[in-house]
Amino acid sequence: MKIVDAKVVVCSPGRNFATLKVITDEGAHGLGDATLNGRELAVASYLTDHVIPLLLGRDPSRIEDLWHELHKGAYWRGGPVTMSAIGAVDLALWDLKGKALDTPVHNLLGGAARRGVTVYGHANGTDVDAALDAARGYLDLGYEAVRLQCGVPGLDRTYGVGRGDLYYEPAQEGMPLQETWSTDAYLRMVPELFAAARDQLGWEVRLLHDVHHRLTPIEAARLGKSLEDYGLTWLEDAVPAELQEGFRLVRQHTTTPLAVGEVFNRITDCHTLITEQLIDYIRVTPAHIGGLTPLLRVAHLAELYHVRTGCHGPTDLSPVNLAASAHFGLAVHNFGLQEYMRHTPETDAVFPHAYTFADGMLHPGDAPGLGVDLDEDAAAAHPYRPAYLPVNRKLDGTVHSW
Ligand code: KDG
Ligand code: MG
Repeated sequence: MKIVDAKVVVCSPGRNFATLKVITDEGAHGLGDATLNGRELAVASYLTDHVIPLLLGRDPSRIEDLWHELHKGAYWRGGPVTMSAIGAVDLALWDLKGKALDTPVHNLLGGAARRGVTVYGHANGTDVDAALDAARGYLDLGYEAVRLQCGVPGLDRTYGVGRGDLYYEPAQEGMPLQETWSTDAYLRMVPELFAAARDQLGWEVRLLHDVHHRLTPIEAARLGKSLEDYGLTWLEDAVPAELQEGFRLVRQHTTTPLAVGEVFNRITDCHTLITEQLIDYIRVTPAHIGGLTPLLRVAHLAELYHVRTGCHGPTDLSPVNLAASAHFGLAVHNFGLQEYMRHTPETDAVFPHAYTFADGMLHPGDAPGLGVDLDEDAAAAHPYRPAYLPVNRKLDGTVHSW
Protein backbone atom coordinates (compact mmCIF):
# COMPACT_ATOMS: atom_id res chain seq x y z
CA MET A 1 0.00 0.00 0.00
CA LYS A 2 1.22 3.53 -0.84
CA ILE A 3 0.07 7.04 -0.09
CA VAL A 4 -0.91 8.65 -3.41
CA ASP A 5 -2.59 11.85 -2.27
CA ALA A 6 -3.26 13.95 0.82
CA LYS A 7 -4.95 17.26 1.51
CA VAL A 8 -6.06 19.51 4.35
CA VAL A 9 -9.73 20.52 4.56
CA VAL A 10 -10.39 23.62 6.68
CA CYS A 11 -14.04 24.26 7.48
CA SER A 12 -16.18 26.10 10.01
CA PRO A 13 -19.42 24.30 10.91
CA GLY A 14 -20.01 26.60 13.89
CA ARG A 15 -16.27 26.78 14.62
CA ASN A 16 -13.05 26.12 12.69
CA PHE A 17 -11.60 22.65 12.13
CA ALA A 18 -8.60 21.54 10.05
CA THR A 19 -8.69 17.92 8.89
CA LEU A 20 -5.98 15.95 7.10
CA LYS A 21 -7.15 13.36 4.59
CA VAL A 22 -4.57 10.79 3.42
CA ILE A 23 -5.48 8.63 0.39
CA THR A 24 -3.86 5.33 -0.67
CA ASP A 25 -3.41 3.57 -4.00
CA GLU A 26 -6.03 1.05 -2.79
CA GLY A 27 -8.62 3.82 -2.59
CA ALA A 28 -8.79 3.91 1.22
CA HIS A 29 -8.55 7.17 3.16
CA GLY A 30 -7.47 8.02 6.70
CA LEU A 31 -8.40 11.17 8.65
CA GLY A 32 -6.38 13.16 11.17
CA ASP A 33 -7.43 16.18 13.24
CA ALA A 34 -5.08 19.12 12.56
CA THR A 35 -7.06 21.72 14.52
CA LEU A 36 -5.18 24.20 16.73
CA ASN A 37 -7.65 26.76 18.05
CA GLY A 38 -6.91 30.22 16.59
CA ARG A 39 -3.90 28.91 14.59
CA GLU A 40 -5.67 26.54 12.20
CA LEU A 41 -4.07 27.94 9.03
CA ALA A 42 -0.54 27.63 10.44
CA VAL A 43 -0.98 23.86 10.89
CA ALA A 44 -2.68 23.59 7.47
CA SER A 45 0.34 25.30 5.85
CA TYR A 46 2.83 23.15 7.79
CA LEU A 47 1.08 20.06 6.45
CA THR A 48 0.40 21.26 2.90
CA ASP A 49 3.74 22.94 2.27
CA HIS A 50 6.14 20.75 4.25
CA VAL A 51 4.66 17.37 5.22
CA ILE A 52 2.32 16.17 2.47
CA PRO A 53 5.12 16.23 -0.17
CA LEU A 54 7.13 13.88 2.10
CA LEU A 55 4.21 11.48 2.49
CA LEU A 56 3.55 10.84 -1.21
CA GLY A 57 4.72 7.38 -2.26
CA ARG A 58 5.29 6.22 1.35
CA ASP A 59 3.98 3.04 2.99
CA PRO A 60 1.26 4.18 5.48
CA SER A 61 1.60 1.01 7.57
CA ARG A 62 5.00 2.19 8.94
CA ILE A 63 3.48 4.49 11.58
CA GLU A 64 6.34 4.44 14.09
CA ASP A 65 8.99 5.05 11.45
CA LEU A 66 7.09 7.92 9.79
CA TRP A 67 6.42 9.50 13.20
CA HIS A 68 10.12 9.60 14.04
CA GLU A 69 11.01 10.82 10.57
CA LEU A 70 8.60 13.75 10.86
CA HIS A 71 9.68 14.48 14.46
CA LYS A 72 13.46 14.17 14.10
CA GLY A 73 13.73 14.80 10.38
CA ALA A 74 12.74 18.46 10.46
CA TYR A 75 15.58 19.17 12.95
CA TRP A 76 13.20 21.69 14.65
CA ARG A 77 11.33 19.56 17.17
CA GLY A 78 8.23 20.22 19.24
CA GLY A 79 5.85 23.17 19.47
CA PRO A 80 2.07 23.17 19.06
CA VAL A 81 2.03 23.80 15.28
CA THR A 82 4.60 21.12 14.43
CA MET A 83 3.18 18.54 16.82
CA SER A 84 -0.44 19.15 15.74
CA ALA A 85 0.67 18.53 12.15
CA ILE A 86 2.52 15.34 13.11
CA GLY A 87 -0.48 14.32 15.24
CA ALA A 88 -2.81 14.68 12.26
CA VAL A 89 -0.58 12.39 10.16
CA ASP A 90 -0.32 9.84 12.98
CA LEU A 91 -4.10 9.71 13.49
CA ALA A 92 -4.70 9.35 9.75
CA LEU A 93 -2.23 6.43 9.62
CA TRP A 94 -3.87 4.62 12.59
CA ASP A 95 -7.23 5.18 10.88
CA LEU A 96 -5.86 3.70 7.65
CA LYS A 97 -4.29 0.72 9.46
CA GLY A 98 -7.60 -0.10 11.12
CA LYS A 99 -9.38 0.11 7.77
CA ALA A 100 -6.71 -2.01 6.04
CA LEU A 101 -7.08 -4.71 8.75
CA ASP A 102 -10.86 -4.23 8.96
CA THR A 103 -10.76 -3.61 12.72
CA PRO A 104 -11.41 -0.66 15.07
CA VAL A 105 -8.37 1.22 16.35
CA HIS A 106 -9.05 0.15 19.96
CA ASN A 107 -8.41 -3.43 18.85
CA LEU A 108 -4.99 -2.37 17.53
CA LEU A 109 -4.20 -0.75 20.90
CA GLY A 110 -4.71 -3.98 22.86
CA GLY A 111 -8.49 -4.34 22.76
CA ALA A 112 -11.22 -3.13 25.09
CA ALA A 113 -10.10 -2.95 28.72
CA ARG A 114 -13.48 -1.72 30.01
CA ARG A 115 -17.17 -1.42 29.06
CA GLY A 116 -16.87 2.16 27.91
CA VAL A 117 -15.09 5.44 28.43
CA THR A 118 -16.49 7.37 31.39
CA VAL A 119 -16.82 11.06 30.54
CA TYR A 120 -17.43 14.37 32.26
CA GLY A 121 -19.59 17.20 30.96
CA HIS A 122 -19.21 20.97 31.35
CA ALA A 123 -21.80 22.45 33.70
CA ASN A 124 -21.52 26.19 34.01
CA GLY A 125 -23.53 29.31 34.71
CA THR A 126 -23.18 32.98 35.47
CA ASP A 127 -23.78 32.28 39.16
CA VAL A 128 -23.78 29.30 41.54
CA ASP A 129 -27.49 28.51 41.10
CA ALA A 130 -27.24 28.56 37.30
CA ALA A 131 -24.14 26.31 37.38
CA LEU A 132 -25.89 23.80 39.65
CA ASP A 133 -28.99 23.83 37.42
CA ALA A 134 -26.73 23.02 34.47
CA ALA A 135 -25.12 20.20 36.50
CA ARG A 136 -28.58 18.71 37.14
CA GLY A 137 -29.15 18.78 33.38
CA TYR A 138 -26.01 16.67 32.85
CA LEU A 139 -27.03 14.23 35.59
CA ASP A 140 -30.41 13.85 33.84
CA LEU A 141 -28.52 12.94 30.65
CA GLY A 142 -26.72 10.15 32.52
CA TYR A 143 -23.35 11.79 33.22
CA GLU A 144 -21.58 10.57 36.37
CA ALA A 145 -19.05 13.40 36.40
CA VAL A 146 -19.37 17.12 35.78
CA ARG A 147 -16.94 19.97 35.63
CA LEU A 148 -18.34 23.02 37.47
CA GLN A 149 -17.45 26.58 36.44
CA CYS A 150 -19.29 29.77 37.31
CA GLY A 151 -19.12 33.53 36.93
CA VAL A 152 -16.96 35.53 39.35
CA PRO A 153 -18.80 38.41 41.07
CA GLY A 154 -17.45 41.72 39.76
CA LEU A 155 -16.11 40.30 36.46
CA ASP A 156 -18.11 40.58 33.22
CA ARG A 157 -17.10 37.21 31.82
CA THR A 158 -14.81 34.43 32.87
CA TYR A 159 -13.36 31.24 31.50
CA GLY A 160 -15.71 28.28 31.26
CA VAL A 161 -19.02 30.13 31.40
CA GLY A 162 -20.81 29.59 28.11
CA ARG A 163 -24.12 30.44 26.57
CA GLY A 164 -26.13 28.49 29.12
CA ASP A 165 -26.75 25.40 27.00
CA LEU A 166 -24.83 22.23 26.17
CA TYR A 167 -22.56 23.97 23.67
CA TYR A 168 -19.61 26.08 24.80
CA GLU A 169 -17.43 28.09 22.42
CA PRO A 170 -14.87 30.57 23.78
CA ALA A 171 -13.33 31.56 20.42
CA GLN A 172 -14.95 34.64 18.87
CA GLU A 173 -14.95 35.72 15.25
CA GLY A 174 -12.74 38.71 14.53
CA MET A 175 -9.97 39.98 16.77
CA PRO A 176 -9.59 38.58 20.34
CA LEU A 177 -11.99 39.82 23.02
CA GLN A 178 -10.45 41.38 26.13
CA GLU A 179 -11.58 39.82 29.43
CA THR A 180 -10.74 40.87 32.99
CA TRP A 181 -9.49 38.92 35.97
CA SER A 182 -9.31 39.14 39.78
CA THR A 183 -7.57 36.30 41.62
CA ASP A 184 -8.98 37.43 44.98
CA ALA A 185 -12.59 37.42 43.79
CA TYR A 186 -12.07 34.04 42.10
CA LEU A 187 -10.54 32.45 45.21
CA ARG A 188 -13.54 33.60 47.26
CA MET A 189 -16.05 32.19 44.74
CA VAL A 190 -14.77 28.65 44.07
CA PRO A 191 -15.16 27.15 47.60
CA GLU A 192 -18.69 28.61 47.75
CA LEU A 193 -19.54 26.91 44.44
CA PHE A 194 -18.35 23.50 45.63
CA ALA A 195 -19.91 23.80 49.11
CA ALA A 196 -23.28 24.49 47.43
CA ALA A 197 -22.67 21.68 44.92
CA ARG A 198 -22.12 19.03 47.59
CA ASP A 199 -25.04 20.39 49.59
CA GLN A 200 -27.47 20.31 46.66
CA LEU A 201 -26.12 17.58 44.35
CA GLY A 202 -24.89 15.16 47.02
CA TRP A 203 -21.84 12.91 46.94
CA GLU A 204 -22.57 10.41 44.14
CA VAL A 205 -21.57 12.80 41.37
CA ARG A 206 -17.88 13.28 40.60
CA LEU A 207 -16.96 16.98 40.49
CA LEU A 208 -14.10 18.71 38.69
CA HIS A 209 -12.92 22.29 38.24
CA ASP A 210 -10.62 24.00 35.71
CA VAL A 211 -8.47 26.91 36.96
CA HIS A 212 -7.21 27.44 33.39
CA HIS A 213 -3.61 28.30 34.33
CA ARG A 214 -4.52 31.43 36.33
CA LEU A 215 -2.89 30.95 39.74
CA THR A 216 0.62 30.95 41.18
CA PRO A 217 1.69 27.77 43.01
CA ILE A 218 0.97 29.19 46.48
CA GLU A 219 -2.46 30.48 45.38
CA ALA A 220 -3.21 27.08 43.86
CA ALA A 221 -2.10 25.38 47.09
CA ARG A 222 -4.54 27.58 49.03
CA LEU A 223 -7.37 26.79 46.61
CA GLY A 224 -6.64 23.05 46.72
CA LYS A 225 -6.73 23.10 50.55
CA SER A 226 -9.97 25.07 50.58
CA LEU A 227 -11.61 22.42 48.34
CA GLU A 228 -10.45 19.31 50.21
CA ASP A 229 -13.75 18.86 52.07
CA TYR A 230 -15.66 18.65 48.77
CA GLY A 231 -13.81 15.64 47.34
CA LEU A 232 -13.04 16.85 43.81
CA THR A 233 -11.99 14.27 41.23
CA TRP A 234 -9.49 16.83 39.96
CA LEU A 235 -8.41 20.45 40.01
CA GLU A 236 -7.23 21.23 36.49
CA ASP A 237 -4.40 23.46 35.23
CA ALA A 238 -3.97 25.04 38.66
CA VAL A 239 -0.84 26.85 37.50
CA PRO A 240 0.82 27.33 34.10
CA ALA A 241 2.99 24.23 33.74
CA GLU A 242 5.96 25.45 31.73
CA LEU A 243 7.70 25.24 35.12
CA GLN A 244 6.99 21.65 36.08
CA GLU A 245 8.71 22.17 39.47
CA GLY A 246 5.94 24.65 40.36
CA PHE A 247 3.69 21.68 41.05
CA ARG A 248 5.97 20.56 43.93
CA LEU A 249 4.72 23.46 46.02
CA VAL A 250 1.05 22.80 45.21
CA ARG A 251 1.45 19.09 45.93
CA GLN A 252 3.12 19.66 49.32
CA HIS A 253 0.12 21.59 50.57
CA THR A 254 -2.99 19.83 49.32
CA THR A 255 -4.53 16.39 48.83
CA THR A 256 -6.93 17.69 46.16
CA PRO A 257 -6.06 15.61 43.05
CA LEU A 258 -4.31 17.57 40.29
CA ALA A 259 -4.71 17.31 36.52
CA VAL A 260 -2.74 19.10 33.80
CA GLY A 261 -1.55 18.72 30.22
CA GLU A 262 -3.98 20.13 27.66
CA VAL A 263 -1.39 22.49 26.16
CA PHE A 264 1.48 19.96 26.26
CA ASN A 265 2.85 18.65 23.00
CA ARG A 266 5.78 16.42 24.05
CA ILE A 267 6.43 13.78 26.69
CA THR A 268 9.20 16.01 28.06
CA ASP A 269 6.51 18.58 29.00
CA CYS A 270 5.28 16.16 31.67
CA HIS A 271 8.11 13.80 32.59
CA THR A 272 8.93 15.57 35.89
CA LEU A 273 5.24 15.91 36.74
CA ILE A 274 4.79 12.18 36.22
CA THR A 275 8.01 10.73 37.61
CA GLU A 276 7.84 12.86 40.79
CA GLN A 277 4.14 11.96 41.19
CA LEU A 278 3.19 15.66 41.26
CA ILE A 279 -0.09 15.04 39.41
CA ASP A 280 -2.88 12.47 39.37
CA TYR A 281 -4.21 12.86 35.81
CA ILE A 282 -2.31 13.66 32.61
CA ARG A 283 -4.57 15.47 30.13
CA VAL A 284 -2.58 15.40 26.87
CA THR A 285 -4.76 14.68 23.87
CA PRO A 286 -4.06 12.72 20.66
CA ALA A 287 -4.15 15.64 18.21
CA HIS A 288 -1.81 17.95 20.16
CA ILE A 289 0.72 15.48 21.63
CA GLY A 290 1.58 14.25 18.13
CA GLY A 291 -0.93 11.41 17.73
CA LEU A 292 -1.77 8.09 19.35
CA THR A 293 1.84 6.91 18.99
CA PRO A 294 3.33 9.34 21.57
CA LEU A 295 0.10 9.36 23.62
CA LEU A 296 0.58 5.64 24.31
CA ARG A 297 4.15 6.36 25.41
CA VAL A 298 2.95 9.02 27.87
CA ALA A 299 0.25 6.68 29.22
CA HIS A 300 2.69 3.84 29.75
CA LEU A 301 5.13 6.11 31.60
CA ALA A 302 2.25 7.49 33.69
CA GLU A 303 1.04 4.01 34.61
CA LEU A 304 4.30 3.31 36.43
CA TYR A 305 3.74 6.37 38.63
CA HIS A 306 0.03 5.90 39.48
CA VAL A 307 -0.99 8.70 37.13
CA ARG A 308 -4.18 8.14 35.12
CA THR A 309 -5.18 9.64 31.77
CA GLY A 310 -7.80 12.36 31.28
CA CYS A 311 -7.53 13.42 27.64
CA HIS A 312 -8.48 16.97 26.82
CA GLY A 313 -11.62 16.72 24.70
CA PRO A 314 -12.89 20.22 23.94
CA THR A 315 -15.20 21.04 21.07
CA ASP A 316 -12.37 23.01 19.51
CA LEU A 317 -10.94 19.65 18.46
CA SER A 318 -12.91 17.72 15.88
CA PRO A 319 -14.80 14.42 16.21
CA VAL A 320 -11.70 12.77 14.70
CA ASN A 321 -9.72 13.61 17.84
CA LEU A 322 -12.61 12.65 20.12
CA ALA A 323 -12.87 9.27 18.41
CA ALA A 324 -9.11 8.72 18.83
CA SER A 325 -9.44 9.55 22.55
CA ALA A 326 -12.37 7.14 22.87
CA HIS A 327 -10.43 4.26 21.24
CA PHE A 328 -7.44 5.05 23.45
CA GLY A 329 -9.57 5.37 26.61
CA LEU A 330 -11.29 2.06 25.94
CA ALA A 331 -7.98 0.23 25.57
CA VAL A 332 -5.38 1.82 27.84
CA HIS A 333 -5.09 0.27 31.31
CA ASN A 334 -4.58 3.50 33.30
CA PHE A 335 -7.48 5.41 31.72
CA GLY A 336 -9.00 7.85 34.21
CA LEU A 337 -11.74 10.07 32.75
CA GLN A 338 -12.51 11.65 29.36
CA GLU A 339 -13.75 15.18 28.71
CA TYR A 340 -16.86 15.21 26.49
CA MET A 341 -18.39 18.57 25.62
CA ARG A 342 -20.69 17.53 22.74
CA HIS A 343 -20.17 18.97 19.27
CA THR A 344 -22.95 21.00 17.68
CA PRO A 345 -25.34 19.33 15.20
CA GLU A 346 -23.61 21.24 12.32
CA THR A 347 -20.25 19.76 13.33
CA ASP A 348 -21.68 16.25 13.68
CA ALA A 349 -23.20 16.56 10.19
CA VAL A 350 -19.77 17.35 8.68
CA PHE A 351 -18.11 14.51 10.65
CA PRO A 352 -20.46 11.48 10.71
CA HIS A 353 -19.13 9.14 13.38
CA ALA A 354 -19.50 5.70 14.94
CA TYR A 355 -18.91 6.74 18.57
CA THR A 356 -21.95 6.93 20.81
CA PHE A 357 -22.79 8.24 24.28
CA ALA A 358 -24.94 6.30 26.75
CA ASP A 359 -25.12 6.02 30.55
CA GLY A 360 -22.29 8.48 31.17
CA MET A 361 -19.90 6.69 28.81
CA LEU A 362 -18.59 7.14 25.29
CA HIS A 363 -18.06 4.04 23.17
CA PRO A 364 -15.91 4.39 20.04
CA GLY A 365 -17.97 1.81 18.13
CA ASP A 366 -16.67 -1.11 16.09
CA ALA A 367 -16.31 0.50 12.65
CA PRO A 368 -12.88 -0.13 11.10
CA GLY A 369 -10.27 2.53 11.88
CA LEU A 370 -11.30 5.56 13.97
CA GLY A 371 -14.90 5.37 12.75
CA VAL A 372 -15.23 9.01 11.67
CA ASP A 373 -15.73 10.36 8.16
CA LEU A 374 -15.59 13.81 6.60
CA ASP A 375 -18.50 14.91 4.40
CA GLU A 376 -16.56 17.22 2.09
CA ASP A 377 -19.67 18.73 0.47
CA ALA A 378 -21.07 19.61 3.89
CA ALA A 379 -17.65 20.99 4.90
CA ALA A 380 -17.52 23.18 1.78
CA ALA A 381 -20.75 24.87 2.85
CA HIS A 382 -18.95 26.17 5.99
CA PRO A 383 -15.83 28.12 4.89
CA TYR A 384 -13.08 29.13 7.36
CA ARG A 385 -13.79 32.24 9.46
CA PRO A 386 -10.95 33.84 11.46
CA ALA A 387 -11.68 33.42 15.19
CA TYR A 388 -9.54 33.72 18.30
CA LEU A 389 -9.61 32.95 22.01
CA PRO A 390 -9.93 35.96 24.34
CA VAL A 391 -7.04 37.83 25.94
CA ASN A 392 -7.18 38.23 29.73
CA ARG A 393 -6.09 41.25 31.79
CA LYS A 394 -6.00 41.89 35.53
CA LEU A 395 -8.17 44.75 36.79
CA ASP A 396 -5.16 47.10 36.55
CA GLY A 397 -4.66 46.20 32.87
CA THR A 398 -1.74 43.75 33.19
CA VAL A 399 -1.96 40.82 30.74
CA HIS A 400 -2.71 37.56 32.56
CA SER A 401 -3.06 33.94 31.37
CA TRP A 402 -6.47 33.36 29.80
O1 KDG B 1 -8.80 26.11 22.88
C1 KDG B 1 -8.74 26.22 24.26
C2 KDG B 1 -9.69 25.22 24.88
O2 KDG B 1 -9.44 23.94 24.38
C3 KDG B 1 -9.60 25.20 26.38
O3 KDG B 1 -9.91 26.48 26.86
C4 KDG B 1 -10.60 24.19 26.93
O4 KDG B 1 -9.52 24.21 29.06
C5 KDG B 1 -10.24 23.67 28.27
C6 KDG B 1 -10.81 22.38 28.64
O5 KDG B 1 -10.45 21.88 29.70
O6 KDG B 1 -11.61 21.85 27.87
MG1 MG C 1 -8.89 22.82 30.62
